[in-house]
Amino acid sequence: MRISDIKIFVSCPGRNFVTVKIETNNGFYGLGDATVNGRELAVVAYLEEHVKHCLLGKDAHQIEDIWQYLYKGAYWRRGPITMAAIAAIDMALWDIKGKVAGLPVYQLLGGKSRHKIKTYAHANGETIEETLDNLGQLIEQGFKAVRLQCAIPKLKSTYGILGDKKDYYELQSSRPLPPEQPWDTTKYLNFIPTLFKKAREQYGMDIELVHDVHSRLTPIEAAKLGKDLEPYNLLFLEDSVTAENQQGYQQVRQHTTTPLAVGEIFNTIWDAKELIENQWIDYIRMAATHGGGITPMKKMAEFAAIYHVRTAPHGAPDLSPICHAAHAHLNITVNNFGIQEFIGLGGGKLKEVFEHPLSLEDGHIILADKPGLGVDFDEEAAQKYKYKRSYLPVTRLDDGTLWNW
Ligand code: KDG
Ligand code: MG
Repeated sequence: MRISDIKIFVSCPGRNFVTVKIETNNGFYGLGDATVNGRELAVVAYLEEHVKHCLLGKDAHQIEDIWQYLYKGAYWRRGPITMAAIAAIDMALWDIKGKVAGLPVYQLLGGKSRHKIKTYAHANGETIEETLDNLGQLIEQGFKAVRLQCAIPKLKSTYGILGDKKDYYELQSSRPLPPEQPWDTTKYLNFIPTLFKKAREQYGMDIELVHDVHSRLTPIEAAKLGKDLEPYNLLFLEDSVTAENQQGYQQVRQHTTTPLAVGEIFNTIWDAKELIENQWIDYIRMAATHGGGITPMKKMAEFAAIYHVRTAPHGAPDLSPICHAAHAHLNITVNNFGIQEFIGLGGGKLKEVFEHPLSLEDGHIILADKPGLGVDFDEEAAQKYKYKRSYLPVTRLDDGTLWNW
């Protein structure tokens, strides 16, 4: 079974997505997600100019060898653009293998370890009251775990809180540049424990709670926040510190029993090696699209299991339904799965372009049994929604200093 064509699509059914379709000479095709939010076209060029031509004619069954060929063979290892390109090829090849076998990908990965996938949803708000109203609604809908993010009082805007701008693209001007957002660590550290105190007062201790710091703190500040949040028993505190220097997490760990999660921008197992083997974290959040695909995600989960670290894959809306499906297949099979971030199943334009095998029941994802990844992609519908240049925001302190994202 030979790779006969590789097509790369960029479309914007609500968000920009880069989709890879591999076709074989015996009539099969597979799909992969190569989306890197804000840098989409760099991955397209990498795939078109440097990957596609190397793979035409290769045996589509040789997933491991093709992965190593693209990773080691390029000489230039790692990095988000390279790894997203490799990821999309890897997902598409697993999709093909499943279709050829007539089996869902999770069966090829070892079969089911569980029959449903626990998720955490997002409750955001401009005020504590609004955030907690949203939390209440999610509890009513059946979610067992929820991430709480709230605008910081006296800061003009807070990342992730869209306010009355409900469309992501409304934040971007007519000549899109990264929107600028303010940051103030003191205001943040003084405020966040109150959010969680009130959440516990209003809803008790049963609901599991998560908070995302978006890497804005230094290790000692993160340690303080972790300690301050201990009475409110978080499931985990996410991205409390940037992780290029993995040792930063050692300091946080030494001071707090609040569980720690990190990894959504990691690209390889090397980004998490010290974090995992030193047991400085509790959850590894790498995404299949940004971490090189299904092949390395399975290896990483097995490595993490040795050190009591569980998986909690990134589930933001800038990952396409192909990546969410890849996560579902991994989540259902790996023994040390922890929880899946969940932002909805997607309707409207997204549904027009992607058909996926996921449904939601009582706060859990249910994965339908379909051969391969179980996702389909409508090329014609995708062409209707043209790519829109857009950027993630940058963060600055009051005096203009550029801050961690
Ligand atoms: O592209 C950036 C988003 O994926 C990120 O802001 C989402 O932090 C995020 C999360 O935890 O989902
Ligand atoms: Mg995050």
